[in-house]
Amino acid sequence: MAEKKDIQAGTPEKFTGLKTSKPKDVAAGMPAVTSSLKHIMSETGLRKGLKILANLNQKGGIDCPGCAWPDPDDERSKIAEYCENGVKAIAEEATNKRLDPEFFTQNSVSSLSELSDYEIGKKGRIAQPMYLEEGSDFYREISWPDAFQLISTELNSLESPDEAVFYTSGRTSNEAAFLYQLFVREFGTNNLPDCSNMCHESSGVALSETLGIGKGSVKLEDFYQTEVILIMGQNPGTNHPRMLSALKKAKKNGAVIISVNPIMEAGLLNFSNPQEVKGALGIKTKLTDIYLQLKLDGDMALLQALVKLMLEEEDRKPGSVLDNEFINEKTQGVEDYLNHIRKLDLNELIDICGIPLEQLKEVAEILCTRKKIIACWAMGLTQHKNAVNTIKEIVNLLLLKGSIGKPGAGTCPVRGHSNVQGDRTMGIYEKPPETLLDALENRFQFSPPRKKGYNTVESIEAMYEGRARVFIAMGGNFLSASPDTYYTAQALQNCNLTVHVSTKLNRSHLVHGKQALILPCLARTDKDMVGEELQFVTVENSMGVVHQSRGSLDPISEKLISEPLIVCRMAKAVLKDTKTDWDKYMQHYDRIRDDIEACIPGFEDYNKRARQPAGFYLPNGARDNDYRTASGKAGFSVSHANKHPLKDNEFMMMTIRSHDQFNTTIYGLDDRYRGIYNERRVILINPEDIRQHGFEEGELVDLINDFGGTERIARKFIIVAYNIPQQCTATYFPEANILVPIKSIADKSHTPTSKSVVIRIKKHG
Ligand SMILES: Nc1nc2c(c(=O)[nH]1)N[C@H]1C(S)=C(S)[C@@H](COP(=O)(O)OP(=O)(O)OC[C@H]3O[C@@H](n4cnc5c(=O)[nH]c(N)nc54)[C@H](O)[C@@H]3O)O[C@H]1N2
Ligand SMILES: Nc1nc2c(c(=O)[nH]1)N[C@H]1C(S)=C(S)[C@@H](COP(=O)(O)OP(=O)(O)OC[C@H]3O[C@@H](n4cnc5c(=O)[nH]c(N)nc54)[C@H](O)[C@@H]3O)O[C@H]1N2
Ligand code: SF4
Ligand SMILES: [Mo]
Repeated sequence: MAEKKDIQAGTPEKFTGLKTSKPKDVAAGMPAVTSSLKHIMSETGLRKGLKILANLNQKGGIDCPGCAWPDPDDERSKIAEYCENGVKAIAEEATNKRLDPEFFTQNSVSSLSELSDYEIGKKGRIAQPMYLEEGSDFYREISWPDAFQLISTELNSLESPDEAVFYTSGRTSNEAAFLYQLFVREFGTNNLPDCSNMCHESSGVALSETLGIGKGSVKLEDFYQTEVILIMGQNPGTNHPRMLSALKKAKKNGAVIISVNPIMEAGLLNFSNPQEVKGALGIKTKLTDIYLQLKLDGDMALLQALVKLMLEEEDRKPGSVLDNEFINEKTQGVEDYLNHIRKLDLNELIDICGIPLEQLKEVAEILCTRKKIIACWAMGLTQHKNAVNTIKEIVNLLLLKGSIGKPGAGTCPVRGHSNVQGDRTMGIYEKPPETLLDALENRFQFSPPRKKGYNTVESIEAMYEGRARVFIAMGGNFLSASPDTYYTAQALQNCNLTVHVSTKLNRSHLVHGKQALILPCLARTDKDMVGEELQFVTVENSMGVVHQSRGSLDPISEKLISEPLIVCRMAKAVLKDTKTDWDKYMQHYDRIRDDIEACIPGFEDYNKRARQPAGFYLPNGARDNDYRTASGKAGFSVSHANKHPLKDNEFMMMTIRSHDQFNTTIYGLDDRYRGIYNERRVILINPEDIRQHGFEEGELVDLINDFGGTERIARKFIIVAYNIPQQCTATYFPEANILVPIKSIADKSHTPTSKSVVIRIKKHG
């Protein structure tokens, strides 16, 4: 385990003054409008703020840099096609504050690291490239050519291209992502980890194995035609707020909503849409019909218990529950699966998930009688050891009901970052398909590396062990987003050079390699002029729609460069013998799209279709009932539910997002829906657990994880009594990432198990 250095790698152990109230039972309404206005006013002022908001998510306007929830294909609301958290995302990036060279002269790296993430993020946009020399505590300005020269020197002095790691965060556009992977593969490695490795990787693996495509199958319209929506391990009220409008419409059309979550999230309970008169008046729509408040990681057991009950009904009335025609024609492996389920012990499954039989029966009855089901899920499912198999269990349930490949039914992994799905489509992947490599080889005159690269966790281990020495990040905040903060810090500090292409300052700039560079780029909201012409970029949302995004603000500094241009200039400096025409990409982004079209299926007529107002859908086999698996059929699979034998003094901890953050960017200190204000160093515990273990509400505790014989301690967290199953707890990410063990990863997807961290809790001091 790495020693803590003078640089503060974890979040500082400082308090901001906790206030609590009763958790809310409704999301949005007027408080959401007030909160949006507060954020936009303080960062951009009203005029600039209103200008951006008028364009946000409109056809031909700016794609919201928040989450990946899709925009409606048809008419968009002229008033506001966005949510409170979309406004916060915009306020954060379009801020008037900028960090000039003087800021970095006045503030040392070590002093900045003493600030909280909230304070660091509020400093402003980085206005020029910055360089940190070996041994120095102060960044100083560097010219762009010198920065690219430095990168070239370091990359070209490595013994092998595999000693470099190229990370991507999911805000990067298709155009930048395509060029970046091309550059990295020409350089000679597949070390292209991305935030997806920590996010929906488990979904990608599970869906590819069973349905032949690693993406969800539903469209937004399917929500309006469905009969049942299952929402598992997701908090849309905070993380995908406009999903609530879709849920509301689904409800109006008769859908039943079943939510599965260890805590009662306000956004799943009720919604009042501030864009409608009723909502503004505080009149709420009930969303969830049945709320299953299960134990952490109880989802597979829950799904298996439901299927077991459904089978009993099918046995009573054969043909009434299962879609046998679909099963026979389109799937394989059903017998093994059903035999397996029949053998499971219902009481044991109930014990694991913690849901009473009566409630299970109620849900099973709904599933028995309905034919069109959509299953949605997010991080509550993907960040567990058994995540891939749990998601495959969702697929099993949908297949039994023939609930894939038809309107109103299917899979809906709700993506996080606004273009995380597009980046993967563009080839940001450490395990690229051979077809992509062949296409690159054909189109460009080089032989792409065929060896698999490092994913996020493997990259950290490689840097820690000295097998990788240069780290380059296209966006993101690698240090704070990654598990095992002190281990990851040491990994980055071991590097010869760390480079971040960024908009805002974050902790990854402060916990650096021997030398470090910050390369400031244009953000989504910024005008991207190439010569005389305003360029647009394209992104792919959670439902596979590719569409354009065009900024409209004057950049805060003339020294900012767009991400595609940064990649081109870096490639030209680094790749001595490149035959790729990087200059043409720098003249017009249509030229990038020409080459994407030539290499990646589904992008025919890209430049034309990208200009269609609502963009275009990518092909999706599962949506069309065409399964591109080895057998050509959708596959059932057999899995076993995890039991988590906790000792009496142990708790299971999930690390979640508050309402006032976007991943490691902290917009504010409140978690309004959960009734937690002005403080993030809290741990939510069941009141009975507090009593049994002799703690008190408001008491200070230390949290300890011992995975793999290493003691990890997160100090000074405040106990908050909360409605959560016993022995389950919750803390915020990234404060608690210190406790997420680097080697505790999901099977097959290698995603850190950020939602099932085993901890002990001790009184502080
Ligand atoms: N405003 C805002 N929007 C965001 C983000 C943000 O930080 N802020 N982040 C973006 C990104 S990158 C992502 S990936 C998404 C994340 O979106 P979410 O997945 O909604 O984010 P989390 O806060 O991690 O919430 C996980 C939810 O799962 C529940 N949960 C935890 N463990 C379990 C479990 O074992 N079983 C079940 N059934 N439920 C469980 C938690 O109680 C919580 O409600 O949001 C995206 N959108
Ligand atoms: N414990 C725990 N850890 C987690 C999670 C969890 O639930 N629990 N969730 C995981 C998930 S789902 C994800 S997706 C990852 C997120 O991991 P990352 O994507 O690496 O992290 P972010 O916080 O989204 O990155 C924020 C930074 O991106 C930069 N940025 C913002 N906009 C732009 C832009 O337009 N261009 C460029 N170049 N840079 C930009 C800013 O400098 C900002 O500081 O974290 C993961 N880590
Ligand atoms: S739902 Fe997501 S993409 Fe839509 S406005 Fe809100 S944050 Fe932005
Ligand atoms: Mo994510």
